[in-house]
Amino acid sequence: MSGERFATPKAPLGTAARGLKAAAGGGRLVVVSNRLADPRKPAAGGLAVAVGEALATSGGLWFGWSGKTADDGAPSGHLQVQHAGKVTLATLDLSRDDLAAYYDGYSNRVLWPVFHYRLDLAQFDDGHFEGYQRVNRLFAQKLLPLLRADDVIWVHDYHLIPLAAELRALGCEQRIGFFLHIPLPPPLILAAIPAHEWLIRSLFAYDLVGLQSQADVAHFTRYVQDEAGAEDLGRDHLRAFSRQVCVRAFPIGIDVEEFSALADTAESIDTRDTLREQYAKRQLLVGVDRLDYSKGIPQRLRAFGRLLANYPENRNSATLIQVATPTREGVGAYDDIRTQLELLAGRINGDYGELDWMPVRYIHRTLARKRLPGLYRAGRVALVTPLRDGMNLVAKEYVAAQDPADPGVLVLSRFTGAAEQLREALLVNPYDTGGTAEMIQRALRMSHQERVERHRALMQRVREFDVHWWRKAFLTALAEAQRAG
Ligand code: GDG
Repeated sequence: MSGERFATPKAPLGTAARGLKAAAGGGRLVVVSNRLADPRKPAAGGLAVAVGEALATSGGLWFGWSGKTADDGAPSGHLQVQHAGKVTLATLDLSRDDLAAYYDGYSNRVLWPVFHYRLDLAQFDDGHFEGYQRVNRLFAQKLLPLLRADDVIWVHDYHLIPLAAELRALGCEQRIGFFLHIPLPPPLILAAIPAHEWLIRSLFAYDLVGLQSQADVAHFTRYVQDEAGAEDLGRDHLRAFSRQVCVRAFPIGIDVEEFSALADTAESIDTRDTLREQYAKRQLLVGVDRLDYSKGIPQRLRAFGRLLANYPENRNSATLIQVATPTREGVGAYDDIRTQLELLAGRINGDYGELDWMPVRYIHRTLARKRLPGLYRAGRVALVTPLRDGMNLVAKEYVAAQDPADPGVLVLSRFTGAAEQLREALLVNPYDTGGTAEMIQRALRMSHQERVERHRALMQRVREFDVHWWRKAFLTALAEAQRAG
């Protein structure tokens, strides 16, 4: 591949340097992500809360894109530093061209579709790769002067895969961990990306690579063994490309306490009561997703239509509220899916609707976060049916929002990371319209006792593997990861 570039540390890590930095848990935490949330603002969302809390505990730095483009024609790189209590927020503006190539281009038109197994939607030939490399290099150049010797760096997600390699090229020796929020596909899908080897080699500049599921870890391991002859060093460590890395699954969770507190807000209670009153004689099903082709929303609507066709007792009763939050508008594949959904919802409503009943209520807007637990609580059944998903936090939020004495039923795609943990959900193959319709029917008819038992088991898992567990497990593993001498 032309222009390929892999950065290795300028000098091997000496024993003294290793010793100095071994106490990774004790150092300042530096989080790097494409976007960041102001931890002072309430209800920023689960991940922002978790990261914000970790930063606030030890004091820390959060570094990322500002969300702003530089003034017309101006280059990327204007850095803004703000302080929010013990947390420093450092953000970079990007030029329009850099943003188009790095974010809209390579991240969202190559990495996102391929990592979700959608080779048909990937656009490899638009010259976005150079922009992705350029912005990652700029992030490294701007971050390096802000770092301290005992910092522990935690990089998030597919936008920033080569960041550690760029930092190492500049001499950075601190511990660096990476967490991928999206799935890691099987080797032969990954290999469709022209720069696949460069990408995976870049991951070996980290000390720890965290993935969402065991399936993802298996894919990664097979890739590096098949393509790079990786050696298994035991205890989740692999050696390839003259470096070693620890690779492990850290299934992300939600902040159960924060979510319970949200459920007690007036907005949440009002949402639940209003819906219960409106649908007193009907069965409510809910779906909440970003409007993304990975979420399987059209397949879900088709399965719901099949339910009404095959099980007529649900007509004039079962009602699906589907919230599809706008996202990445202007990207062709996203505009297509929006049109597809409008058609499908319209067709089902046209075929089965009555004067006083519409089977599908499709909402293409963002709901206030405080209303979500109320919506989940009002839903007798949740449909979480992505075609592929790293984890899926909606599934966990739905479980956490239920009344344990009278819980709803989770219908969950087997292709989510969450399905590895939430075995007591009703697992479905979203490509199988008839099978999914049958499972929805089973959910709607499930006995009280079975609902309670399944929910108890699910809730235990959601509580045990919450977002605090995730953060601590990752940072402990990062502190303990063995480094090449
Ligand atoms: C990525 C990975 C992984 C949704 N609609 C509204 C709204 N939401 C909130 C949900 C939930 C979050 O957005 C969505 O999280 P997911 O996990 O379901 O999916 P992605 O956005 O694709 O997240 C995924 C995750 O990263 C974490 O690692 O699980 O696999 O793709 O919290 O509640 N929030 C509000 N209004 C909405 O209308 N306020």
